[in-house]
Amino acid sequence: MKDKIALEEHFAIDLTIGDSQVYARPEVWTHLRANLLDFEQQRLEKMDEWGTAFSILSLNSPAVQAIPDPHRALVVAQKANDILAEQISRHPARFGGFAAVPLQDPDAAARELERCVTQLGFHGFLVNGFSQVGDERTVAYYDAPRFADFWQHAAALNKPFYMHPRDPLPEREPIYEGQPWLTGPTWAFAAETSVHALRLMSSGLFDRHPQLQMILGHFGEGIPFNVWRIDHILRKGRRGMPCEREIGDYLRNNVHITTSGNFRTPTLLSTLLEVGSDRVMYSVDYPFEKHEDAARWFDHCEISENDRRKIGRDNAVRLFGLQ
Ligand code: GRE
Ligand code: ZN
Repeated sequence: MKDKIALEEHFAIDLTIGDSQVYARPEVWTHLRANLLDFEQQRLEKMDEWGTAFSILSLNSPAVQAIPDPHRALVVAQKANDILAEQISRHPARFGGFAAVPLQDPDAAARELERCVTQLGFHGFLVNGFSQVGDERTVAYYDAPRFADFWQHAAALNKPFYMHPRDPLPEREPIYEGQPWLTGPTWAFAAETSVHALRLMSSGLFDRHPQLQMILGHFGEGIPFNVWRIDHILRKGRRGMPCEREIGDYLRNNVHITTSGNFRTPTLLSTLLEVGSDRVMYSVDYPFEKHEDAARWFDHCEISENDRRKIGRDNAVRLFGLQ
């Protein structure tokens, strides 16, 4: 398929590039580093070669979320957003943008998001999981009451947000001790991100903002595979859960799911059976993943050509109001 749209495609700037080194073996770091910092060379070549017409770009993980000082977080977010805006203005038909948001200060985050959407033409925001706030050990998840006004502002802009993984803090997750191979994209990313997404859904966020749309990568971080059981258990006892509807209702009305980094037909079919073909969208997770692997799989996997068009392009055109 030639004119795909991809949504979980990352870049780094000088101030954030160091965050990604732990995820690369030394012999591939030079290459990953160059690809994260590049916009116009390999990135566009790979998009051309493997049929991605348009990529919505976002800052690498965890970047702004791992900067405890609120002012510093704001400065880095603004710099990254300005660099992204400059690249978009050079290639408006190829690149879109998700804003980096300094949620250490929810008011500043709301203002920066508004600047990115109304002045820079960004398509929403991408947040790399929880934010460290004030000091490295203090974490904030966005169902907390102090984010209520931020969500009000975000919902009013009428753009989706992407809930992207980051690793949990080692001191808070002793279960990974001694087995670092289970952290990062192997498993810890999905475990961390799925719980955060479930926190947002069960907090009633989407009752307060029924139009708000959350995007989850990696085929929904495991939630579609488990959503029947989640609601089956909660039907037997809600244990104080404040939201008005079932988790599956939010999954089918307020969540979009991408194929990023998870190029597997049985997983795609299972997700389609849970949420239908209007809420699944193609993504690569470049440069942590290869366009080649994503496209070789997606372009020929056994789904209807109608669904391939929707997933590869049309659902994103509709969700983001693209031309
Ligand atoms: C990602 O952004 O999805 C990612 C990382 C680091 C390693 C692997 C990966 O940020 O997919
Ligand atoms: Zn990613």
